Amino acid sequence: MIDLYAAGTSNGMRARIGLEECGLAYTLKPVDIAKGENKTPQFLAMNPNGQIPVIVDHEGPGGKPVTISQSTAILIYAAEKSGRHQPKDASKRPAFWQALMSASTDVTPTLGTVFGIIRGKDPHAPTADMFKGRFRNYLKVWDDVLAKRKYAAGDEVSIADFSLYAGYARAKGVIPDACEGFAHLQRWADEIGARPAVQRALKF
Ligand SMILES: N[C@@H](CCC(=O)N[C@@H](CS)C(=O)NCC(=O)O)C(=O)O
Repeated sequence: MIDLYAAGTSNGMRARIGLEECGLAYTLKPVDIAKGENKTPQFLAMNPNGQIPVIVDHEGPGGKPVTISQSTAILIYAAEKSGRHQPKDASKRPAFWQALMSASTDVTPTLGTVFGIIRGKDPHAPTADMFKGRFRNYLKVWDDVLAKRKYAAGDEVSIADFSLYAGYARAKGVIPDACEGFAHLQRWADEIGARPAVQRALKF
């Protein structure tokens, strides 16, 4: 059994979608970031960064417990453990890695930066606009990709889709204006968002 420490943010959703989609049994341990539950000594012992998500798999590799932070590391762990949602064909893996990294290291951190600026006490509009523009540019590139491909990394759904979906869904909820005008991306998001495992994962 896996314990998932998370909240309903893009990073929390990413990890939970991975567990749900990979069919791994887990217990959700909600973490209230506003109350600082991610900064307690117990939490910091799991992730010294004091950030969700974290999983503890009590039956990790070799039957030993393992603790993992970083939402994309959790996605990869879930895919490896279950043997699901990453291409087995070596020729498809470079596009898969690229898609996964774009979703996890371009889209989501830029979104986090936008949130950090607009939620700050004295938001600096030009800086917010700059990062929003960067975010929209990533979405534009994804829109072009999804005009030609069914899924983020090709013709099969993968954890790259789950990573991208977590960021996109969160952006749609908080800064919908930044997500307007991308029909192919929206077609893809409608399909990913309708998956039962994804729907379960979003209910925090
Ligand atoms: N790179 C990390 C980022 C994790 C992260 O930024 N978590 C946020 C919520 S989305 C958090 O816990 N923020 C609270 C804090 O930093 O104090 C990941 O992918 O898991």
